Amino acid sequence: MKGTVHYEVCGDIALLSIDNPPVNPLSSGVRQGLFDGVDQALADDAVTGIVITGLHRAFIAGADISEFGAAASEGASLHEVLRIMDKSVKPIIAAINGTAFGGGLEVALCCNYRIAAPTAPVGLPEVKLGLLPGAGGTQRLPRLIGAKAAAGIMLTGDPVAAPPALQMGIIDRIAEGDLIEEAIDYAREIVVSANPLRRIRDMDEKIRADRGDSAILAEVGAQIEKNQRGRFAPVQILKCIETAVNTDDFDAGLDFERERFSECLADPQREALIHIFFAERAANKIPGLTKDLPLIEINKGSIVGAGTMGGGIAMCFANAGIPVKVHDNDADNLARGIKVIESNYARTVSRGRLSQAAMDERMALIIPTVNFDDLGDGDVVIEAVYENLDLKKEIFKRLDSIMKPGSLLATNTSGLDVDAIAAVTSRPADVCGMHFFSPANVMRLLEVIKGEKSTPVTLASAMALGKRLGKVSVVAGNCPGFIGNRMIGGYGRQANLMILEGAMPSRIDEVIYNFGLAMGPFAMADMVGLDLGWRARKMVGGSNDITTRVTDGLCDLGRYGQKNGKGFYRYEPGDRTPLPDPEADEVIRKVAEELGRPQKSFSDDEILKRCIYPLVNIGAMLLDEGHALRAGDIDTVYVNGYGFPAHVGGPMWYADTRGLDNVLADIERFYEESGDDVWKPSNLLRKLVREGRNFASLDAG
Ligand code: 3H9
Repeated sequence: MKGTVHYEVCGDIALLSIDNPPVNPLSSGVRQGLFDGVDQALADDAVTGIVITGLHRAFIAGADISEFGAAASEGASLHEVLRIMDKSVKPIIAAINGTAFGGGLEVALCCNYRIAAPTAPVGLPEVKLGLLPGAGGTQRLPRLIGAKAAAGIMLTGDPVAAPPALQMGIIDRIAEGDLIEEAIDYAREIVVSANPLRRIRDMDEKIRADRGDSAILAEVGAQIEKNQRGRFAPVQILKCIETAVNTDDFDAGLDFERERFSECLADPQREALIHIFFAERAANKIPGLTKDLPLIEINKGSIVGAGTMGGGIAMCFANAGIPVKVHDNDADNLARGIKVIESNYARTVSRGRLSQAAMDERMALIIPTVNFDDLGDGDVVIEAVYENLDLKKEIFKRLDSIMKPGSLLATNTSGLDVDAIAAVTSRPADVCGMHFFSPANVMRLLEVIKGEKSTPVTLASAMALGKRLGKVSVVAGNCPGFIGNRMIGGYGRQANLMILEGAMPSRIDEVIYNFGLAMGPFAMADMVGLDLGWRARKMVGGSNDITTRVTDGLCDLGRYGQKNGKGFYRYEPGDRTPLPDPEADEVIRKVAEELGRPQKSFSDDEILKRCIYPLVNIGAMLLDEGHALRAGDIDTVYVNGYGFPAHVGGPMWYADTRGLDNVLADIERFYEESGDDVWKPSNLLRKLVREGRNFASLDAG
């Protein structure tokens, strides 16, 4: 059995210490150990109370996720553990030493009282895995803190730090000194008081207050519709909260919760989301990068460029507490960039998500400079100027001459040749790509690009920096567009071809929106601005690519996108809702006619395949070439950088669920019909189909 629980008696109090490193999930040995420990303590007359705590950095990280979907696990079930705790006549205190998540918080909620270390976060993040708190959490938390607050915690899945958890009443005390000593004293206090033991199952004050208040649950329902569109688990969580609020019978509520939990467990969304959980962690494991590498110690950062990207990256450094210099040649640009950073922070402060003091501290870490040489003492420099290879080469030549020896030299290019940039320096081994996604202070993804000469230390240091900045980092090879942007080209191209073949932008956008992305390719193009590409093409004398013809036609009519209220759609002043516009549709019809493109009707499924399968085919090419290490890495990139719905698991996982043989058959058909290179079936895809395998099998080794 995996994991164990140590049992010791401290005077008259039994101390149960969970030991399942690194984060103490409730694996078989932990569940059995908790059951046996409580049983033993209850049977021992010399024991008057019980304290449960965790060794290592967590209290309990929740159920053991790796057991879901596996064969039935050994040991006591979590429900058996909670039942014996619930029936205890001796007080049980949770001494929450670190993270108490999911089943971990549910164990704590089954204790009579909870004392936490000041730094210990609590939370019910099951929703992020397509699950619901299935060990009483949906029934106990509303009874403890009310339906609305409980819904907030369960539907976002976000952690709550110990101080606000105390304020909300989730925990009863924060330890001021030694947690275990204070927890043992707490248990003794309860014994001495001889008061009846407090059990959340018996509390109904908050529930009674919520009963009949349909507005609370309606508000929760509306939130789900807005933020968790298409997700199964949130709706089940709402049903469980409803039951908690409207049913006196606690055990009936538990039964209801357990049924909904089983439904979530069986749902494909659960499998997809857990795939993403493990894929994000696997992405950190790079062959050849051992834990003992002497990483570059990063205490100071330098950034070239104070535009949107440079500013966002500077915020990432400041948020992580790392001082950072930001350079721009032009003092006005620099001042403008710093102002943008300031107003970004100010917005967060005004929303109550950051204190003014914290904002001031972060702003103080960002040091603007117009003097390039000032950057030289950075342990890392990130170049974040616009996409122009010559300019980037020029900057790296200068960086080579000013950066102190041993600095990490990174370019934030979104697709240019990292080797060409590294080659202008005398130290290409220290150079790699660090591709942040816009807005850099918000988006979780970081692509770390391995140049031909980047050393393991360079790469590992960039990955470690990514982790410190709170990013999900994925290593990509140095090919045009790396992983994400190389793939997205195929998606955009097909969308632009389909409008020439009779599918209107609104139809394509609707299909993509219904699939789960925040917006389709045309609403997105309008948001980014159509004129950027148009101007770039004009500067080089135009383009022969037929997929840009409509965009160019729209721009010729002064339709630049959201910025001037008309692009593929039209927009009412001050409103970002895309509305169909006959003038734009006419441009499409005209271009299609000029090109003589045959018109046809599309099913939603065909539209979806035309958009998503290029991602799959190009993703397979990247794997075949070694530019992506794992299918899971590609999924991680798409979910964290491109808004791909996590509940379908990323493009490669999605292809597996549709059956690679079916996917290949469609890709072959599209290739035959169009001859377009995007559809030339990847060798890897063919091989996998021949061998009856899928992408997941590649990652399994
Ligand atoms: C649940 O509880 C259901 C119940 O309501 C009902 C049951 C009936 N299981 O993230 P890290 C591994 S659902 C198994 O790098 P950090 C992780 O894969 C669960 N393994 O560390 C990694 O392995 P490796 C609800 C787990 O310090 C290693 O631990 N709970 C689990 O950055 C270190 O992880 C959650 O959803 C787990 N539960 O972050 C919590 N958790 O080294 C999920 C972690 O081989 N976990 N591992 O790559 C987390 O959010 C973070 O891992 C945590 C630590 C904050 C705990």
